[in-house]
Amino acid sequence: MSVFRRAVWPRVLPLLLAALLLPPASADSKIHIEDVWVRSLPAVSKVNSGYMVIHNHGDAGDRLLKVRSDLAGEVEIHKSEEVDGHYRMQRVPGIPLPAGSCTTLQSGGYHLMFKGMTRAPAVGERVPIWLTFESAGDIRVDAEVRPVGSIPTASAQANGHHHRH
Ligand SMILES: [Cu+2]
Repeated sequence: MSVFRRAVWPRVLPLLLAALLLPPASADSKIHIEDVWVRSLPAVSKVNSGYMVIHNHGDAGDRLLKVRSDLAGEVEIHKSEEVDGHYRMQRVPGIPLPAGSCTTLQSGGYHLMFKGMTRAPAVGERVPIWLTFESAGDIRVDAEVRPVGSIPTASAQANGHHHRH
């Protein structure tokens, strides 16, 4: 035992500590995503939208390029813009994520559009979504399914902006 201790622990301990201190899986990425959600829309609805907050803690810009989910045949990236007092929504090729930025996907701005919904997600369910970034690669997030009437609130982010990571 004492031989084991002397011989092995000095070598194993630093590795154990390193493993404990290492952040979880997707963490070598500078991209952090939180507050991901969709609405629990009935099956008759063929479209749904998705919201989240994307932080880029890196020193370089990145870009969200592609999104997919089993929930829909296709997930498009959209942007709503006010044009002559009217909100117009259009598909965009991606979302630029400047270095050190925090981007909120919400109504009236960037958001995800699920097209060809395969089923009605239930409130409380967590729906996996895969995001493809230009630099960070693929990152999986779980969207929380909220009641139909849920409204994206930018205020929660703007006022209580917190970095939990
Ligand atoms: Cu849209």
